[in-house]
Amino acid sequence: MDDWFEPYKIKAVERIPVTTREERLVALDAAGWNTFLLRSEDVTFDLLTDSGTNAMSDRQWAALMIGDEAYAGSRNFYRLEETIRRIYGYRHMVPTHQGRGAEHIVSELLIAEGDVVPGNMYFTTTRLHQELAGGTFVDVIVDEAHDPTDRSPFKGNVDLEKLEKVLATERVPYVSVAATVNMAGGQPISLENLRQVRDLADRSGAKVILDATRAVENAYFVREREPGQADRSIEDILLETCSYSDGCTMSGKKDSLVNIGGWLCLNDDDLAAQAKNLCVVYEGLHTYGGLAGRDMEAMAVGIEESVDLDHIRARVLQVRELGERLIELGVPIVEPIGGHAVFVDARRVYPHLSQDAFPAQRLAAEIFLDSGTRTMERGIVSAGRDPSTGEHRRPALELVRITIPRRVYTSRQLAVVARSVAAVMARAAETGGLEMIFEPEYLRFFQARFRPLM
Ligand code: P70
Repeated sequence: MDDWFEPYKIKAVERIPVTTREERLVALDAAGWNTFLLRSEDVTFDLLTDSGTNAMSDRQWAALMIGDEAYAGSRNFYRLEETIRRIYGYRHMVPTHQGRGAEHIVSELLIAEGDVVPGNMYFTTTRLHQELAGGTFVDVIVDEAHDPTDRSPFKGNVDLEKLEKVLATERVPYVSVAATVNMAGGQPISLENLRQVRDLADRSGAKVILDATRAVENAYFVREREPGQADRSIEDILLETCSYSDGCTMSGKKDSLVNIGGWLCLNDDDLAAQAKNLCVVYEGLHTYGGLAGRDMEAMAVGIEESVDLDHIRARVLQVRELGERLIELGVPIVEPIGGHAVFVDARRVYPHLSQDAFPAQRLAAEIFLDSGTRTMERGIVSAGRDPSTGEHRRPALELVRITIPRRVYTSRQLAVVARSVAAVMARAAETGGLEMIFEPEYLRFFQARFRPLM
């Protein structure tokens, strides 16, 4: 059978709220027009993120019951360690409460004041931890990644010339590579490109640290698009992906199909020992890292389920189906369609709004008003301010991310969402921007508040 379908049946359901436009307006006002500040009980389709919002399988729920809640040496830790070694291929694993816990430890461990960390586009938490450790992030992604209309198959690739230049002129502890690249629209990086990044890093003595948060999705794209990869298993491709790096940070809340958890991997024995030591300071003992034993067990099962081809195919193709529906309805989105989300190009929806009027923030608010669908701004608000000048950073991409949790929503629900976005777009000309009335210091997009200008 060529057609894709969800390789599971549904055993438990959760009622979702159905609201009126008037109720949604009250909720949006109370939330300062920021979808992060909405209460989930006011949200009908929660497409804010695919992070921690996955549906666990019956096997994962069963795994919770065999949690070994020992402070030290929980059996679930050893099971998780064995699973990660086998499926991701690294020598050492340190559990963390989620991805940014791993980013914190690896940044503090490897970055010294004045260092430069090149990477294939920034991610908010990753870059912040690099900066807090004294480093400066430099974007070395290919130019195509900044163009939402460019249809190249691997828009997550590193521009090797840009990387070479940074390596030649700066002190670089490691190259920070993500697979897939979230802020570029969930775009993949090819094995060929990773191999070349590894070569360049080796020549200048820099390490390579992989953000493996959505590396299983990346492996699916490699299998689909990279010459010679179509007959390989996802597991095989994933192992090869990781083999080009010295370690990885991971948010298990995505690929690994759990609601909480993450980890850090390192191949070097000494560095791993130091990372375990920092884990004790910030996360908890190195055999639980801020997680309950049951969380580690559910994550171990989730990792095994995540590399199943039927699962990952249905995951990526459900996202693509939503994207294709939006294209048919004339909504401008980032192409090719990425692995975890469809990104709507707010610049093209609201060509009359300047970036200072926060067009993507407004678009996310309008989509919520129309159908109770919660999405996320990924534009100038997310980019924050330059720490040295204090000015807004102005990203080329001004996007709204419609993110799909794994195994949660049906295609019919997503069809309703697509029609809602099209309805919002039909009213674009009458829609104004927003004014920011409260701005927190760190990761402002989470807590900033706005007022509509029209
Ligand atoms: C999202 C989430 C988390 C994430 C990621 C990549 C490629 C690391 C992390 C951190 C949650 C999020 C985070 C910041 C702003 C908005 C949303 N991404 N690397 O929704 O992992 O959240 O477990 O600490 O995508 O994309 P964690």
